[in-house]
Amino acid sequence: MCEGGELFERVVDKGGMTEATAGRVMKQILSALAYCHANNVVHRDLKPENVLMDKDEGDATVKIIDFGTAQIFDPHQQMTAKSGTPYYIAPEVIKCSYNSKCDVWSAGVMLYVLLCGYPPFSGKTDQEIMANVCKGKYSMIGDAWEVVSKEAKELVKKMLTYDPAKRISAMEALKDPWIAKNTAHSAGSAMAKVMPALDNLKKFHAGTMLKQAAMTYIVSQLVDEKEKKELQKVFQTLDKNGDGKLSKQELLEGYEGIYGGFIRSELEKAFDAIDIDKSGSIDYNEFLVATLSEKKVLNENNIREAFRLMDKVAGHESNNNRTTTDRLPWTRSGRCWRLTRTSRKRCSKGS
Ligand SMILES: [Ca+2]
Ligand SMILES: [Ca+2]
Repeated sequence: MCEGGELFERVVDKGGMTEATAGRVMKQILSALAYCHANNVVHRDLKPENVLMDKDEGDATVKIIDFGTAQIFDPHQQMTAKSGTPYYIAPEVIKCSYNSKCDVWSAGVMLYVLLCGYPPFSGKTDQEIMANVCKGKYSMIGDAWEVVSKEAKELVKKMLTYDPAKRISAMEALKDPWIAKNTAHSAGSAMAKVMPALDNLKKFHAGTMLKQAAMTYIVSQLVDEKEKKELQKVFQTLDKNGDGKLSKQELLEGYEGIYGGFIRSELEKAFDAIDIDKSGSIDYNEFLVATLSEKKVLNENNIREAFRLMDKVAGHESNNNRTTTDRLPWTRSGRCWRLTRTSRKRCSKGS
């Protein structure tokens, strides 16, 4: 499924990445974060080991895994539970008062590592590393940084801004000029593949609720990753602001880009059919349901397997209490830091 391996291994093997590759990787990470944060989910243990790449090429698709420490948050309240990994943890998480911007910090540390091959805050022990994180001082001087562009350094600075209130959000980071510069080419080449998908979208009729439910389930659980791959690129191309959802406007622009114009009423109709949960936007699964041809999704094998799995979920077989992460062989929750009350140390900038 992800034969390219961990992002971390890639960096270690190759000693950093080109800016173009780092830009494409970072855009996908930020896009996933923007989607999570908009849905009030914070990851809290973002690091290269939790980012998988599906193949060893420049246009790899990136997946964030291990949501074991993720939490649904109240946007009006600060979170207090300390959770993370020393190199990547945000200073405000060590101080036990934070919000979703802590993920942006961790992504900023990753961007730093991707660009130069070593972390911005280090030390001989976990305590020492976290003391340096708390100080928040890092440098972008040295051989590795000499070849890094000014724009890339600017984005690192915005993501590693000490005060979370002044730190850029995932959504804002997606609009950063450095991200735009390094992802423009891939968007262009994917546009050619948009047309068949848009044709399917136009023809899509949701059908009965049972059919919708079955298709949604089969698409998310059973359809081969390879089949989804191209469509994922199309989705990313249409998703101009990178928030992981297609708005009516983005879909309209997609059609206009291909057909040079589109009847608004027709688009409204298509949009309503595709937006199965009536959330006002098209998420990735809804897009897949609408663009994968029905023949591919609703074949006998898939229907039988879906029935078997749903039956299992309903409790007709035991073993239904395992979580998705339990089944992921690459999860290494042991590496994550969950600090106990006694090891908490207050620290502040400059201390
Ligand atoms: Ca969007
Ligand atoms: Ca929707």
